[in-house]
Amino acid sequence: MLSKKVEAALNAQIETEAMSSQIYLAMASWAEVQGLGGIAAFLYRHSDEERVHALKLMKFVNERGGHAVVPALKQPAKDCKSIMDVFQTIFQHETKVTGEINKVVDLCLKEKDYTTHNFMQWYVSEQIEEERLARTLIDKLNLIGGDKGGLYLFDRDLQSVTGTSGGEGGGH
Ligand code: OFO
Repeated sequence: MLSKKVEAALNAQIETEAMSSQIYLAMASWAEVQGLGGIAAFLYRHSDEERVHALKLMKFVNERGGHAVVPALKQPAKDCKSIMDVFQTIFQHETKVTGEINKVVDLCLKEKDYTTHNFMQWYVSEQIEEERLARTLIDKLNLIGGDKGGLYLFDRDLQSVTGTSGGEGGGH
């Protein structure tokens, strides 16, 4: 059985993951409108992955005797300044999410809820991968600079880059 505090923290995390899904979805739509089909495909996939992160938490909360609440969400930014802006925003966002996950992990220890602590380890590993992926893509964009050919290849490559937890194998 979840304590009320842990249940509230997990519900807050459900909201964070659902909001992440919305943010990636808005960015995907922006990229698609810019004609960046590969980047858009990557972001659409990532949006789906974030929804799965939220769902996984919802199932866990309900299985452990809590009540997972579907949150109301704010509208994410409609436009992005540049492709670099997209990936920098993602990196900052994921760093923030990592901080929130660490707080949940911390609370689990304080509440001596080792089951939820164990469950949350999947999110801890996932965040390492998400931050790493965002950093790698920012490094690539820095290398490309203003080179149009480089951007073309970057967009093409992202068409097939799987996210961190989605697709077979994940881990990319
Ligand atoms: Fe759910 O990992 Fe990003 O936010």
